[in-house]
Amino acid sequence: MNAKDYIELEGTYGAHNYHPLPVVISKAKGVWVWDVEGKKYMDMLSSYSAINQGHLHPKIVKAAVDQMGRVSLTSRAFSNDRMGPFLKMLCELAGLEMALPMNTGAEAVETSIKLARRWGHMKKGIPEDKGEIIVCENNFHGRTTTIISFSSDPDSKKGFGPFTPGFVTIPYNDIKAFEKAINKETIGILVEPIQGEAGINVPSPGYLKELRRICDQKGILLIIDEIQTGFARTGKMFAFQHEGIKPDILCVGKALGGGLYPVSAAVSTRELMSVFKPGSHGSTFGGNPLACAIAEASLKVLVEEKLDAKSKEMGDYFVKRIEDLKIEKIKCIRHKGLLIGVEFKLGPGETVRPICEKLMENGVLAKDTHEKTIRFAPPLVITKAEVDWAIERIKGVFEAV
Ligand code: IF1
Repeated sequence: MNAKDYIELEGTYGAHNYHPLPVVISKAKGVWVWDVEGKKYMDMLSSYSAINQGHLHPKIVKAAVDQMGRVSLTSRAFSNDRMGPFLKMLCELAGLEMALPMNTGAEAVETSIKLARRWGHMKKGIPEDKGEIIVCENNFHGRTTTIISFSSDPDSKKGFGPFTPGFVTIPYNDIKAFEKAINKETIGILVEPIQGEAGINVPSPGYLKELRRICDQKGILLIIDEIQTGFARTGKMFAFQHEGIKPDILCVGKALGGGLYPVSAAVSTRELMSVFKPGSHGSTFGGNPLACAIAEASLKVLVEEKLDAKSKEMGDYFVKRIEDLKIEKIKCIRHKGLLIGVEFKLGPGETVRPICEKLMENGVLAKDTHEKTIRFAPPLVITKAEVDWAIERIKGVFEAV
């Protein structure tokens, strides 16, 4: 079978809920992937930042293989010897106290919403049918029915109602709107430190700090979704650390599993987590020993290889190289570390999709986000020479736009 055959087969038996670039990947290593014909590409998406440590990092693979020789799944009906050490490391890195392990990012967000709501009800006395969580326009927090209920993207919501109530939407990066939206039924705010799907939307410096100050003043929760920005992607272990604050609840996922396995968690304080009692929440696979072994190894790689510092250094270098190309058609570049959005000046209805297709033909895999912006988010293990390799190919494509 060739690439065309695989694409056809996938299209026949797989739901068409994506519009992938026409490349069929069958092998990967570090920042590189190969298609079924053996052509090599640089992965500049990292599965939406789930592969910060690089494809098949040997230490993470070893941890997985070792654990698969022992025990993979116990369910939470029993304890296992891998969960405690992993959660301890996660909590210490986040500067928080207790975590609840799940699998996908959306489940971490759902867990955080349940945690916040129960806290509002039990500790603040907000009636159960009244609590409000503030969210931001153009948010992306996942695909469950509750989470899409507060999405502002018609593509992800249309036809999926009825929706879950209890959410209030305000503009992103708008402190005044936040203050105005708070009332006696407000539980807290759920926010991304940088909006990924909205086109790498970086808020003004001090935004999170201001949110923290107001949450403290009003006695409400700051819930930060670092599923995409976390684990060194923006140049710090977590993006909230750029502003020297801490959330009350932190949602993590993606790179927590090192690209090998879905691992997510809601991380919080002992006081908040105490609202969960046996039976109030759970998951068959959440906290399984294989997931925990992989996640612990994934965290160790980030720390040992100082991928936070590398992300900052390579991110700044990559952006400088793009700026130096002096491309007429580039409107602006938004970035923090290796989370980079390059926005183009295009006509109405025009998108960057054809540019991404050209990049693909030239061996660089990157994905459009929000029509006019290309996201570059390579694995954080990328070297200077590899950035140069990419720039050489990007240059020709961008100049032809
Ligand atoms: C898709 C986007 C990225 C996330 C944040 C929670 C989740 C995500 C901040 C849910 C997931 C993914 C999912 C993937 C595309 C992708 C994405 F373009 F849609 F917005 F990364 F930028 N919070 N993001 O970014 O995590 O349940 O998927 O594990 O759904 O198509 P999940």
